[in-house]
Amino acid sequence: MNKMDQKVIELRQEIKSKSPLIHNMTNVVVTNFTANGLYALGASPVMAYAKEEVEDMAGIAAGVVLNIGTLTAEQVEAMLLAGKAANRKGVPVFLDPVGAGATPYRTDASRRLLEELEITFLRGNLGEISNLTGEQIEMKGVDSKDTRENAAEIAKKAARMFGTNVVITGETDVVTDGDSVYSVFNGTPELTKVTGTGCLLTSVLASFCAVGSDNLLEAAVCALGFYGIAAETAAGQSSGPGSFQISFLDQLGTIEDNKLKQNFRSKKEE
Ligand code: ATP
Ligand code: TZP
Ligand code: MG
Ligand code: MG
Repeated sequence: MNKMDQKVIELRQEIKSKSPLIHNMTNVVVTNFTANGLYALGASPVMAYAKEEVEDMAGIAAGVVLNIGTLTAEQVEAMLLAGKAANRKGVPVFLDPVGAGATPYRTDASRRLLEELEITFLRGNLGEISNLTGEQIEMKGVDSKDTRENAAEIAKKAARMFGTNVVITGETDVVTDGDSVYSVFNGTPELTKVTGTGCLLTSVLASFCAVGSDNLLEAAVCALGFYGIAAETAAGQSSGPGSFQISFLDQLGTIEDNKLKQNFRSKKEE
């Protein structure tokens, strides 16, 4: 068994036993799916948005997820309050820049959050992260139209530019701190047929980092491998996006250790 095979099993078990509280400020499309996915995993979700309470909620959380999928000016201000409170208390903050590059407003809001907050992980698709680094990749709403195979270089550029760890997802996922790079090969195209799979992944990433804070890059690799294997298993048991979504939620809770062991596919790049 290699190191990651063992670690994913341990971290998954620790999420179940510690049930980390994840404060999500997310979009209206994925709220219910995100909460149910976190419950299935064994984490404890809470959604809170009011500027009157977000500092208190972020301060007691094990991770704060900021997701700009259906952002408003008021929400961005509340995210800044939550993020700053989390930073003061040492609570990790995760940014999902949904649709960055689709409109200037999304790009500007994402950059502002990256500039004013200490972000532990920036997680998006290749188009979103490329646009944040100034690459001008065409977006179709919240989906990336970019298919280039340079995700690792873009991820490293973003990590250095914003001083954060970065995950770029797609057929292959990459994880970097701007220096070391890991690739994770698990997943299934079914994940792209159901909305919110990227958003839920960012909250799952927060859960793995909450229990794996001694090595955040490895915690991220474990989160991505775990998520991809749960999805592969669900795809094998379903007949379309409806049954896939339900089966995937089930697998997030029930996938067996030996499936994780046998199917985990990741690599540290030289
Ligand atoms: P969207 O593009 O729908 O906005 P997102 O960009 O936020 O979603 P994705 O990049 O689709 O997020 O990643 C969500 C999950 O889907 C990740 O676990 C990723 O590994 C997986 N994934 C995405 N595309 C593929 C693919 N072609 N094959 C296998 N897995 C995939
Ligand atoms: N529109 C605004 S937010 C959103 C849509 C469709 C959900 C995006 O979810 P994901 O996880 O990035 O596919
Ligand atoms: Mg997707
Ligand atoms: Mg997304």
